[in-house]
Amino acid sequence: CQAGKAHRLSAEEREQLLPNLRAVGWNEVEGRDAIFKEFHFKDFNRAFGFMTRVALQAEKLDHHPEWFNVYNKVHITLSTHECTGLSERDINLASFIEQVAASLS
Ligand code: H2B
Repeated sequence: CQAGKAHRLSAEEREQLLPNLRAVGWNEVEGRDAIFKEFHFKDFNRAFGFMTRVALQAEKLDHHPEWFNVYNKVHITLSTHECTGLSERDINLASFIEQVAASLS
């Protein structure tokens, strides 16, 4: 991949990394090399607090989620545009997102 020089995940990296993400609720998107998870919070305040923390980190990493929020639900898709697929950046952001979610529940 070009620009920020992300690396598309190799088959070996996928075998190693994706089962760990699957175990905490991330699934591969059909027809696209991306991962997806739905988060549910107690209320909008928690959901938006979560999004705020993720947004600040995303900006710092220059790697941003595709996401949808309604009330207490946040749907997140991660992919690396310059790779048209998954890179280590998606794995890193997913693991940060997991830490934030754990700290809020
Ligand atoms: N976010 C995501 N999820 N994937 C990218 O490839 C990406 C991004 N690229 N945020 C960044 C911004 C790029 O467009 C800028 C120019 O660095």
